[in-house]
Amino acid sequence: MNNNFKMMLKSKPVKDLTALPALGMDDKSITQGFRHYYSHTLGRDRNCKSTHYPYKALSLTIRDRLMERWKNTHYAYQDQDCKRTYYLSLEFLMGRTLSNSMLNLDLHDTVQQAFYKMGLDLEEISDTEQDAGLGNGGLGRLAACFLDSCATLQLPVKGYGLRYEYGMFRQHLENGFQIEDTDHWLLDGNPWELERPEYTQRIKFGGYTEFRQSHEGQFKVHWTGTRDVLAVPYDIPIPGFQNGTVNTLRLWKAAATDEFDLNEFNSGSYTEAVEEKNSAEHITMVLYPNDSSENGKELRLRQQYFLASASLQDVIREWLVHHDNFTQFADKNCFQLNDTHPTISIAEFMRLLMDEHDLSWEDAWTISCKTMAYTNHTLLPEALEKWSVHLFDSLLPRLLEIIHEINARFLKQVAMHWPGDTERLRRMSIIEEGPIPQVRMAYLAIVGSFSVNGVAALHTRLLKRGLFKDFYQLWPDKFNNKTNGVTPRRWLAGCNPQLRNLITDTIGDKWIKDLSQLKKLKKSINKKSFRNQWQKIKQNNKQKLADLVHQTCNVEFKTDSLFDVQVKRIHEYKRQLLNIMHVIHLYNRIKAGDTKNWTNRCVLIGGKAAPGYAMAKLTIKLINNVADVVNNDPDIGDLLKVAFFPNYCVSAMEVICPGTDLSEQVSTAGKEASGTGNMKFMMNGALTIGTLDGANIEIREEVGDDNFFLFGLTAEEVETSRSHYNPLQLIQDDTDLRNVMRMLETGYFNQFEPGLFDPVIQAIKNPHDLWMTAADFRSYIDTQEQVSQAYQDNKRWTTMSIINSLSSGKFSTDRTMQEYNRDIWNLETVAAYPVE
Ligand code: 26Q
Repeated sequence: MNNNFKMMLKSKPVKDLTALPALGMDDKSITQGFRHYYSHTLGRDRNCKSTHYPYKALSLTIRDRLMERWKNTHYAYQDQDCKRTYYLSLEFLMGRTLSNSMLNLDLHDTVQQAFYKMGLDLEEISDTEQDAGLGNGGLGRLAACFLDSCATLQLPVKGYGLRYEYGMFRQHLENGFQIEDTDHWLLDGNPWELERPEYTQRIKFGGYTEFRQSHEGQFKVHWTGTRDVLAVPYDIPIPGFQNGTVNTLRLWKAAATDEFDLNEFNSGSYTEAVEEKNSAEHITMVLYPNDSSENGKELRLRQQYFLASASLQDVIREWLVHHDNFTQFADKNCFQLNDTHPTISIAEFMRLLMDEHDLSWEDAWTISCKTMAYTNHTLLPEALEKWSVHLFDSLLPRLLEIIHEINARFLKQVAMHWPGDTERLRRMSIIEEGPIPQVRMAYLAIVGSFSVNGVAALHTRLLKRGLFKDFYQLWPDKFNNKTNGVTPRRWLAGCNPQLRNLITDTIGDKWIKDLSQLKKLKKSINKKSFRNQWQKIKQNNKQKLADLVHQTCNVEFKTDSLFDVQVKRIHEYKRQLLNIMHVIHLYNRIKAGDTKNWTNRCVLIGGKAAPGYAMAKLTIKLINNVADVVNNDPDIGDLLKVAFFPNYCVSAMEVICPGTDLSEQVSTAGKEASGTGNMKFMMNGALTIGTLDGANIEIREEVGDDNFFLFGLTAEEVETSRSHYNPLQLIQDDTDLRNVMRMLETGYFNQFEPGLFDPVIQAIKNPHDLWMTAADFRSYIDTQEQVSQAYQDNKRWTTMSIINSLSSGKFSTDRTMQEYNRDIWNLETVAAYPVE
């Protein structure tokens, strides 16, 4: 380049390269954008038949509109120097993005119109989008709903997660067995992500630590001899509901450093170099498909540390752009840990502050404890995360040293509080002693955080009384409850457009941002035309669900039947088994001619089993075998239909929950921390049959006892009856249960697969059955009969349906996020700059 020209460039003030006129939000501008991407960017023409390219062209058109708001939100946060929260999670179960973005930008009708004029089917094109399935179930979907609510409330909250190459496995059935397929969701590209290589971070693994004296004569720990991996960020826009705010979800992808190649190349081992590269990039290859425990896997610990270290370094980097010390850090930043999965952040933050930024232990610990907050999502003791000290030492030696020091100081505090109580010291230690010493991650999380919360009132109470009792005694003020929710944008306005319109026509549209306003529907509850429309809409949604079930399961559901649905991960504690036992009981009744006052039922069960969870997989097979017998028995006809819905996922739920009459929430009391599917069904006017577990209790409080079908033992009763639980006696004394057991034991549903279901039979008959299925059988069956009778009274059912929906205001994540903010984060809301 000419030198003079270079000089000129230097002296010229840099113009804002992003200053552009705002993009049009009218149908002409959308059409123009769409045509531009379709023909100029993607190079398609009139001969292209695939729906993929129109999907992509529309996505890019919508993305442009997000992009300008994204920038303006970012600038507003920067200029205000506001406090921020970072939601650290190994899972974000986002589902589809296109239609949600159109809803939140208020572009849905405009695009529909534009597409109509072009002769394109928007629904068909939206349906080609792959789900972003970067989560197992409840905890991952909760993180996604939280982000939606934070953007809608204009809270400066950023999500940090991993960009898994393979998300949650896809499920299909072969001969009734679950088969797992990989989910290579990025294969056709992802228009919703923006790579930001300029913010790449370096993550250490392995090596050893040593003391070194600095220039000032200070002794410092050096973690060296490490094998480093790069973390490359990919940003995803999170639009608020029609408010100009676009927050960020930042996902990290693992990449090899170039030194790897060079070092190995020079010593002549090309293939080893590539192997190293592979092992680095494996870190973000796949999501672990367990929604409880898969303990001890080294790769999982690598994932956790990779997320923690990359995210913390990223936050510190940004902090140091505008600050030169950490005195204000805790006032301006908060990390919310989604379960113990990212809890290594506590030790990593200490390391970064001390080893990289020269703070003392005391200063670092003070800041760290004021910055970290922990959410627990489980009551199952076996699901509490532990890592062997040995593994920690080999993979993260410096972090183990820090954990030991945290523990030593903590145990001193315990000893002061309870002098001489060595049993308590052993119980509360972050390190579990024994033949294989383990790090207890939940204890590290409690010790290192200023807030610990459960996810429903019962759950939090049980944590205080049980699992974390000792810690609650020491620090009662740390503990608090935050009942879960779901976002009403995706789970009512988005998935149920007809109901959205009816509600908006009745009470205006403010409810979408303030769900408590649904209460206003009470006035219309006896209005004929409102009730008729309500029923009509449920019928339409049932027809859509029936079409999907027909397509995917080849089972015919008729919409005048009761649609009875249980969709969630398959788990013994969730008791899909109890559900299918009820189905067998109904089958027996039909076969025995006991069909007076019969209500036709269509039972739908869906969900994935962890690939290594044999009993869960066998439950799927049992459901399918029962479905086969029932659906093909000419005596049964429309009286009863059963289907297993394969590959249950977010986008499937968007069709399932609007078309459901009865929501099955039948976990053993005291085991389901909250549940969130229960809330989606309720919002869409389904009634619940459920135990007093998790958020069911709060749902029942909101709708009133008359509008909830309650059955089963309470959490207390479950615990007190364990010692004298006698399922054999229960079976002997109950004809219906005996008949169900006889069907199973005689192999009625496995005529050509002898002995297949023996483990299921044994589980029900086992006096140590943790899930006490037989204990709740009678009360479940009786309550199901009440459901059937209630369904026959169409008027009563409609009233209950409306009451369920209008009482669901509490279960918006907007309420949940406001409570997190009030009690834990204390963020100011910040409005984004408007697009010009
Ligand atoms: C642990 C170790 C190794 C690999 C994976 C895991 C792992 C992964 C996911 C452990 C647990 C999970 C997910 C748990 C979960 O989804 N819990 C659910 O959280 C919901 C939101 O709070 C609650 O509503 C549910 O009750 C709870 O079961």
